[in-house]
Amino acid sequence: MKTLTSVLLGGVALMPVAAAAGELNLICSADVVICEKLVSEFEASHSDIDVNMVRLSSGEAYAKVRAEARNPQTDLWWGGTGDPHLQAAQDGLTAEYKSEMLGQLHDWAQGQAETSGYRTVGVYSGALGWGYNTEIFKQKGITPPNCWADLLDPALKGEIQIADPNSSGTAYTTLATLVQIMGEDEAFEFLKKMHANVSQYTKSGSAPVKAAARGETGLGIVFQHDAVAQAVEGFPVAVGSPCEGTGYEIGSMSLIEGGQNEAEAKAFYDWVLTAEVQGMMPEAGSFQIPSNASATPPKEAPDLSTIKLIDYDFAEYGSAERRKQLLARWDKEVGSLPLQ
Ligand code: S7P
Repeated sequence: MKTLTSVLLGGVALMPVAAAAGELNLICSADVVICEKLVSEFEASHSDIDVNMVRLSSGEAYAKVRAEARNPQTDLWWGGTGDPHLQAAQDGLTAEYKSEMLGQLHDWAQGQAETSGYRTVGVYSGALGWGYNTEIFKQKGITPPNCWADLLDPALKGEIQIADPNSSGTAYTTLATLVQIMGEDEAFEFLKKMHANVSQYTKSGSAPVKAAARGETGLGIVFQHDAVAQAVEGFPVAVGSPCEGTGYEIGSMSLIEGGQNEAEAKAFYDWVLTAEVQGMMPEAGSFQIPSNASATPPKEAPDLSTIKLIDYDFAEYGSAERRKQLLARWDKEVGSLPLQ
C-alpha cells in the first residue's frame, strides 16, 4: 500500500510526496528460498511497503537492468555474484549510495563498495568448489576429485554439470577463477577438455548440485555453500575444494540508477545490511559468510580460512571489457561445442 504524505505549508496542503512507504521492485539473485524469506521478513517489519520480487540469476539480472536503462522498472538488486554488479556500476546502471551501515561491514564488503565508486556493496561471501553425490561415486567406483585437474578424469564422462556463465554468476566466477589460476589460453583448453565430461550447462548456478543431490548427475561445480545446503537437507552430497586453489564471490547489492522507489529501496538496503537480518540466512538454507562483521557466520558455512583462496581480482574480472571478452570467448570456444 502506497502511503502519501501531504506537505503542509501555512496550513495549505501542497503536492503529496512519497515517504518510505509504497512499493519496491526487487531483483533477487540468490536462491529463491532466501529471496522469499527476505521479502516476507521485510514486509512484516515494514507493513506499508509492498515488495514485487523477481528471482533471476546474476547474468540475467545484469541483462534486465541494462535493457531497462532508459526506463528503469527495478529499484534494487540484491544478491548474486559481485562481477556483474561491478559491470553495472561501471556502465552507470547503478546509483551511488553510502549507507549508514557501511562502517559495520567487513573490509571485503566495504572494498567492493570502494571499487565500484559506492555503486554496489558486499552482502555475503563464499568460495567456489563442487558438490558430488557420494552414492553415485561409490556405485560407479569413481574416485572423488581433489583438484580442478581431476575433473578431466574420463571416469567422469557425462557426470559433470556446471551453469552457463552468460546467465550464471557462479559459472562466470568459475571461468574467471580458472583464467586466474591457469592463464587464459590454458583455462580455455581445460574447459574444452572438461566439456567431454559435461552433460548439461544449466541456467542457474546452484542447479548442478541440486541435480547431483537428486542423483541426476554425479557432480556439480558450484559455490561450496550451495553443496553444503544440499547435505544439510539430507542428500548424500560431499563438498570438494580444489587443491590448486579456488575463487570466491563477494555477493553484492546495488541500488538502480533512476529507480522509481528510491526511499523504499534505501529502506530495504539499510535493513538487509543489519546483523540481525543477515543472521536469518541459515534459516532459509543459505550458508554464505555474512558481510556485517557482527553477524555470526552459520556454523555450517565452509570456513574460508581453511580453503586455499586465490587473490581474485574483482576489479579486472568485474570490468565490462573483461567480462564481455571472456563470455564471448566462452560462447565461441566452449558453448558452441556439441554435448556428447
Ligand atoms: O544460492 C546462493 C548463491 O550461490 O546464488 C548466487 C548465485 O550467483 C545465483 O545464481 P547464479 O549462479 O545462477 O547467478 C550466489 O551469489 C549465492 O551465493
